[in-house]
Amino acid sequence: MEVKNNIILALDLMDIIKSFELVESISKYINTIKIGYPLTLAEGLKSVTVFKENFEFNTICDYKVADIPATNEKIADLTFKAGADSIIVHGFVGKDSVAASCDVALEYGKEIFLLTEMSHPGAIQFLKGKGEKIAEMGLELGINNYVAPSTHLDRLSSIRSVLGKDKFIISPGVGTQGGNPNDTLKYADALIIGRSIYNAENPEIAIKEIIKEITV
Ligand code: NUP
Repeated sequence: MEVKNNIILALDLMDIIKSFELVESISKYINTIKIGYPLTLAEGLKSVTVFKENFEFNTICDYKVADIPATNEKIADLTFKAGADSIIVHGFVGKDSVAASCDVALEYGKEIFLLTEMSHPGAIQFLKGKGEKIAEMGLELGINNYVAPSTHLDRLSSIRSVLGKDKFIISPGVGTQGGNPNDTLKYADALIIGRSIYNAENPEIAIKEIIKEITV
């Protein structure tokens, strides 16, 4: 996957018109967007379709799929049907549940991103230390794409060591959550950034500044 300027926009606004305007204003700097629950629950799956139809973007749906296999299958099916190129799936639920999402992705010729560990402070409570095992499971399942946190660089780097250099890691937490773009890009292939861009007074200036800051 080629991510322009190494930045994936986390489109967590809850209004489709505002989201559309935001994306239009910075569309020349990005080619990948991530749509999650805030926008999808506010506006429905058309939020995925609208961007697919109007922009040449890669669309990642961040639905953190974490259910039994039969339910994961349904979620993945609806997501790909709406036009998503990939879907983020939680690893902690285990191999059968993750495999169910992988099978649906395969049917559509699409991909999954396996979420290993998370970026928020509470991630240390139950998830911390599980990322390597989840990454190993991902390798067994033949998964190429992963999510790992920019806010816990030791965890990110350890997960990278397990995955090796050829797997693709995207990393949330840069900016508002405290992660640094250059430190993160030592281990990750692309940054997921939301609030530092969409909450900025001028999102175009904000994204240009982040791009300027990236030296790796
Ligand atoms: O561990 C994770 N942390 C995280 O922030 C996994 C995620 N998918 N995210 C998502 O990344 C989060 O839901 C949000 O959409 C984005 C980060 O946004 P921001 O903190 O840059 O606003």
